[in-house]
Amino acid sequence: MRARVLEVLGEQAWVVDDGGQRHVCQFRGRLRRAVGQVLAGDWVDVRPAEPVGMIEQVLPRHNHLVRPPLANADGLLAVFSPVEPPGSVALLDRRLVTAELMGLRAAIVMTKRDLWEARPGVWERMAPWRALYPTVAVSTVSTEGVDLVPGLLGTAVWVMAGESGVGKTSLLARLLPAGRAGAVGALSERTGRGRHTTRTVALSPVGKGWLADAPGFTQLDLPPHDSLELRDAFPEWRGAGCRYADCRHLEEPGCAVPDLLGRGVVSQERYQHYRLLQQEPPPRHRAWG
Ligand SMILES: Nc1nc2c(ncn2[C@@H]2O[C@H](COP(=O)(O)OP(=O)(O)OP(=O)(O)O)[C@@H](O)[C@H]2O)c(=O)[nH]1
Ligand SMILES: [Mg+2]
Ligand SMILES: [Zn+2]
Repeated sequence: MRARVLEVLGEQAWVVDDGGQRHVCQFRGRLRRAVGQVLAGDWVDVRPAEPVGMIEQVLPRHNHLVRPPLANADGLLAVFSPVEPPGSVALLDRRLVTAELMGLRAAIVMTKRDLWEARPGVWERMAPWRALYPTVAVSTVSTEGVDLVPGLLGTAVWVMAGESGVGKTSLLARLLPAGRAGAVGALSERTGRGRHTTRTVALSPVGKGWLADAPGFTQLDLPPHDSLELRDAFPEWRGAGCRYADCRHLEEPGCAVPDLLGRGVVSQERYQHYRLLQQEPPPRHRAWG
């Protein structure tokens, strides 16, 4: 039977089958030996049994994140708080570029709407990002905008990414039906380990899709890439029509990007972030696989 892994905890995992039924499973022989053989998000072959089934094998992955450990993500939900504390748009761009380099869809959630809704300019300031990526504004206090998130996710598997304290966990709690918040974490109770001492990643059902919370990482390495792949991670100048096909938009003759900047089609801020990313040495740690 085919199933998707929702959470791995020690030597057991919660999986959900195509009919939506959840099962606790153990791992077959060699899968048990190496940590990280089975990840949340994996598709697996399961032999169902009561009370504990058996994961026979892991099906091929289409991608694999190292931090958080998650397989087969479709999208990255960049969670950004404009206030208290104000988020960094440079870090936001790093996350969006990471999504582009990995072939993930990307969308933006602006959090703490109750704190900035009445302030002029906050929503407007994000216009360059809103033009490129689907964006919703939410408050987990008033719950405004939270109902837009399931539609944003569709039927895909998304991982949240954003600095510590932006409101990722609060948002997920608002998205889960009352009483369901602990449904996945129930495995921890079963194995006798405290939920707060574990550092696992879990897929939670949101609408027709899936959403994974993740701890905020301040330092975020980009996936391996070359300079043209980095150039193409900025959708705003795809097909810009520069003289040379390998133009990196770094002052080459016949580059079309200065004109796009001059006309405000490309944001100065995003372009500056792009230039800084092009100057960065290659990543030292593999955060994304
Ligand atoms: N006013 C307001 N506060 C919020 C909102 N969402 C979250 N907060 C507060 O922001 C703080 C951090 O929220 P968390 O959900 O824990 O943030 P996180 O992104 O999960 O942080 P890490 O797990 O450390 O990465 C908490 O004190 C929340 O109460 C919101 O919509 N409005
Ligand atoms: Mg959190
Ligand atoms: Zn160019």
